[in-house]
Amino acid sequence: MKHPYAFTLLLGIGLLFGAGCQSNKETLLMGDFFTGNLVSYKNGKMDIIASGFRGADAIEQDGDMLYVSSWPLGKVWSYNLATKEKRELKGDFTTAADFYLDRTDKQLVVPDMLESKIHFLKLNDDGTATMSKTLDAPSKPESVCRGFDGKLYVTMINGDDPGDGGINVIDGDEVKGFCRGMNSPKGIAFVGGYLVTADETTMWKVDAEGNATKIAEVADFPPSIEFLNDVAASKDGNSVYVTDMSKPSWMFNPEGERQLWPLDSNQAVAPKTGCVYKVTLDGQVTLAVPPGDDRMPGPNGVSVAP
Ligand SMILES: [Ca+2]
Repeated sequence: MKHPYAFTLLLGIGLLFGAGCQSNKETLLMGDFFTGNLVSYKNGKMDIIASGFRGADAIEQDGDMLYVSSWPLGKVWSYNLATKEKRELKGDFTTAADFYLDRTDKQLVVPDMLESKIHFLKLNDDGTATMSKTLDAPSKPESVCRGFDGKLYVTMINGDDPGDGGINVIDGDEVKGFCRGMNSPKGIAFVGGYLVTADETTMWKVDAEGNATKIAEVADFPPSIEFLNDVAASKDGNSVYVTDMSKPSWMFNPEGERQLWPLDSNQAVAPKTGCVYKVTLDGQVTLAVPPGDDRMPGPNGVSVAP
């Protein structure tokens, strides 16, 4: 190298980049709630996998199959990455939220948030799906994951009172309270021996006894955060990815019921602040997928590709 300071300059740029936007060894999959794009992101590069999944909430991959839910449309789809075939597995939920892909029992565990139900949707070998069970889940279940003792844990938004939200556990056919003290918890993942959930602008970790600890609060994030939503465990075993939908009200026609503005609408103006953060169990926050890309103005679902 001709100039020694050129190396120092490059090193400096590298450190700056590293501090602001952590480069990703994992491939992230995101469902964009407004556009309905399914996108992948790796090493700073975003690609559209498929489109037409408006209101996308959960997104999970198993082999060639992607599974996607839509909260406002109440649908669950499969999408075959090899054949590009899209199939509606179930179309008559009210609000299909952030389901859990149960690879062991080959089923999707789907919270219908506004119905306060949890549905078990068996994935058949022929590519169809069959409802096998429905449980009452008071009230407003949002997201499911497998946690302590192999049991399924569900975030509960509950009402509007501060602290009335929390996590329930599915024990047999009962959905029992596990912990409270959260406001409106959404995504949940099990990582490093903790359940981790996103609650408005707070990230919590919860131990096996149900003790909840804040790992990151609003001041730990950039000022734009407003609506942390889906959570996915990193393969590093020590952190999660969390989407920030930022200010999602721009997406909805206020005169409709869960009605997204048309894609070409002039009323829907994205603030271009939706993005994905990585948060470690000890609360270090880094930007994983930066905001500002028109292909993903309103990220909701996130998962790590297998
Ligand atoms: Ca609540």
